[in-house]
Amino acid sequence: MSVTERTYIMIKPDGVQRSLVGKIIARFEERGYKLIALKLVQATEEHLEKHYADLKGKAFFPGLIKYMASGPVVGMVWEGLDAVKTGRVMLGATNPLASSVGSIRGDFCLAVGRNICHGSDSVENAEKEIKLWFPEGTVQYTSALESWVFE
Ligand code: RTP
Repeated sequence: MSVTERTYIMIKPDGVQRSLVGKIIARFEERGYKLIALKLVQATEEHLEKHYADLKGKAFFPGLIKYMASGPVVGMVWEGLDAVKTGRVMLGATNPLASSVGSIRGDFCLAVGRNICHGSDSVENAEKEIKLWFPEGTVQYTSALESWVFE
């Protein structure tokens, strides 16, 4: 069975600075998701404003853009069963204080404005975010996951 749902997961500057990149990648690998794309990038404010266009007008928007541009981020595309919804569950609630222990935010952070990771909130937004962060496209390959993780 081939499962092609994809999500865009991003490790924010605090996650990179706190050396949590390997731990966050490991969670997606261990769960059985397939890595489709990965890059470390210093995003411009202009690019981040496109990514967070839906939030323009919110009081926290300027601070969010400044935080997101304060250092490099790791952008990733993960593919697999229910990747968008389950990816968000794996990240935990937006406010880490409301995140379940066992989720990434629930285990590694405390403040909503320093919540270390981002995950697409719908399949439609995942497609848009993947195009925005990976305009060059993604690599095609077959992995053992296809026969060992899915029925
Ligand atoms: P993300 O897009 O980063 O995955 O977060 P999300 O969908 O869970 O939450 P969203 O409402 O889209 O907010 C985007 C990011 O803005 C910051 N935020 N700060 N100070 C505040 O009240 C506040 N609220 C949101 C967080 O970094 C949140 O992840």
